[in-house]
Amino acid sequence: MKVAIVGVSGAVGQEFLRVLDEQNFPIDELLLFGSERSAGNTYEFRGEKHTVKLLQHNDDFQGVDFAFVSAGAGVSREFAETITKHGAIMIDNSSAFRMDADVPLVVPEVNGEDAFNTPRGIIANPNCTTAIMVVALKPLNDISPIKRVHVATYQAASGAGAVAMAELEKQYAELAEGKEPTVEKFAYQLAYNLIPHIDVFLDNDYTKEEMKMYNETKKIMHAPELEVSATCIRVPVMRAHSEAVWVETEQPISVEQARKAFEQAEGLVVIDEPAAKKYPMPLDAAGQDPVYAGRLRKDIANPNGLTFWLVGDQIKKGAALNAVQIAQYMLAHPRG
Ligand code: 11C
Repeated sequence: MKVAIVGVSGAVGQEFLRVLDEQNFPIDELLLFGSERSAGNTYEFRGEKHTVKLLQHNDDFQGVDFAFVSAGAGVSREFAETITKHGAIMIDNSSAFRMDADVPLVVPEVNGEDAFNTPRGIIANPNCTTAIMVVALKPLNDISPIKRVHVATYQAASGAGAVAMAELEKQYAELAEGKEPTVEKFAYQLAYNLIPHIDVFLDNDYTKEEMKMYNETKKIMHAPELEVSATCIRVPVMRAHSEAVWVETEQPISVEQARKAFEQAEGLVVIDEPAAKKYPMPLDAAGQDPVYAGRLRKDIANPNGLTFWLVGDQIKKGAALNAVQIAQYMLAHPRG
């Protein structure tokens, strides 16, 4: 198995190295690619040093089986043809192709089979908040179709990349020393603050991040009528995203039914003992694989409603882990 990582020096790229190793992913040859800034860097994988090659339009991807790509939408668009032309499956972490009809958008616990319908050799990995949420929506939707979802997200600095994580850490250090905090990557000081603005504002006054949740959820769940209204907030947390979710189903689902479905769902771990102060929190979920669910209860404002709280590591299930799980799903369900 020949595997390539494109954008290996970024937060998600580095996580690909860890996840491939943790998951014991079969690799005979590993190729690392990056921009001019990171070409020449070396990273260790399973005891061997690998040097980052400059990503170029050439035949470097010949013989590659899976290319995990996380270098931004512009790079994905520019290099998709170069990466896939010799038959590599490109698992793309960017938003470049997610809504293209001929590119599947996959969360294996929900729609793993879609990964095989890939005429362009490209499979898209969803936006992190969507990936985390659909793991919990799927088992409820299997009981009774979900009509509507309202969600408020609490998104960690990691969603904005490694530089943003460093900026948050620096802001706390600077404030502790009585200095003005550095504000470069975020629109405002994030330390001791919340910023109700992720990505750009669109004509309907939602942000692009919020509309990703709207559009991507429909595509992954194969549910064009499932409506999602999101408010996405950046919070001063390092790397796990949290989400408060309200769902309305066609038929009412009891808390007991929902809890059982959550407990049996793949990729989901229930932590829900409020009396013992046990519920998911981003500090505990950081670096972990599952999506955690808690605070499950009937929505008192809607007879067909349930409400709950989700937490998932943004760089893992929200990015690198989901991408690797797509490849694992394809290897475990071989075709032809
Ligand atoms: C954030 N969700 O937390 C974003 C990062 O479409 O893959 C991921 C953006 C994307 O800022």
